[in-house]
Amino acid sequence: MTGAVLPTARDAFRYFRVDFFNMVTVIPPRTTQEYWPGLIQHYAKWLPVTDKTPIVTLCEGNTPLIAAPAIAERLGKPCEVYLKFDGLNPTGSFKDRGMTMAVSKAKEAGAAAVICASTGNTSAAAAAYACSRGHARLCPDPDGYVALGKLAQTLMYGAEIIAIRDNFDCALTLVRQMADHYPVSLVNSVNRFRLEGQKTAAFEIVDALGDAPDWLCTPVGNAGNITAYWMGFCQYHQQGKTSKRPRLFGFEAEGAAAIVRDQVITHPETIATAIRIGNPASWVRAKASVQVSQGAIDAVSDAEILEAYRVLARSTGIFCEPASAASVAGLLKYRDQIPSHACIVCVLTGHGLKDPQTAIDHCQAQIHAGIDPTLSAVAQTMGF
Ligand code: AN7
Repeated sequence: MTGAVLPTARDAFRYFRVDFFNMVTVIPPRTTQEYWPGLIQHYAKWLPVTDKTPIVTLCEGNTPLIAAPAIAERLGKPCEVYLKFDGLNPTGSFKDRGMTMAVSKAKEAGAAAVICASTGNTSAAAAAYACSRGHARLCPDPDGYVALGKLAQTLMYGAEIIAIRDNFDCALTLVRQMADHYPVSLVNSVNRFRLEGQKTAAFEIVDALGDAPDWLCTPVGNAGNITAYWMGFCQYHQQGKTSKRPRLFGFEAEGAAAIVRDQVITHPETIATAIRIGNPASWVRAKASVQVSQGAIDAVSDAEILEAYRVLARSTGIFCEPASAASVAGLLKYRDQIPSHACIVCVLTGHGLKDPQTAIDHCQAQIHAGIDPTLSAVAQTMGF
């Protein structure tokens, strides 16, 4: 007798319904509900933890893999596109995956404080995981470029923020020195436990699809996450959990495209402040991973990022932050190179509410302001 076959995310592609306003509704197949204990407990045997590791978790991970036929349609050929919406993690970004590991291991090692440099999401995650457990903490942030939501979170969780008068790359150099000279644990992705946690996103994609996708597209900033995905896919592949490994496509912002240009960018600039990084820490490993996967690292312009950002919100209902939209901007840019019937996953690394100002500035939508509070005025405004 065989057991019940659990549905995979792929089955969702068979359950579309086009509703009014041309919105596509995905009716998910029925599935069993199990309690999700957080990614460390769920993937413990794949991670460097033991029974003695105190697990610091906010039940991160297990984020949805959302079928996006509206994006597939834009590619102009038959293929499947899924969005791994990691903005639905507890602090609103994929950083929670790495931070549950890094903070758990820091606690295991008896660290008194954690420190990180950040364009905003790492510090929000570090603050959430470290502060609420009574660890001291310190998060230098590049001066003036951290999106409002990220700043609000980090302050709210109770972290000390030190805004330095320079960019991320300089902040990272400083916190590395701090960790060398003082009893603080560095939780940037140069901390190897960060990538261990982040690789679980690859596991989740395989667990949802039943195999690895053909392509994986992701934004690239400090280049840790793309490296972590490759670790995850390789590990699952080695253990026979997948028939193949995906081709990795990473996208930097044009004004911060150090890997693409093969040179450090001293003054990186982009609207996607999360990836405003000119000297990525995992540069070499990311480049090697992408090469072995037969993929590429390329750049997308701010205009392409903003276009994908709007397209995502309007055609799929998913509001991600600008940096995250780089993965879809890159996919659209590569549309001619996509093989027919490819299965593609784009990673959406952070939630749109992280950066409300950029949304308001670039939504190209209109508010009808100052309307009289009368039925006739409202009806007239609506064109009736
Ligand atoms: C939404 O928070 O580097 O290539 O300090 O916040 O692994 O660096 C953020 C990076 C993509 C790039 N998308 O990932 C930080 C930080 C979002 C991000 C990236 C970041 P990596």
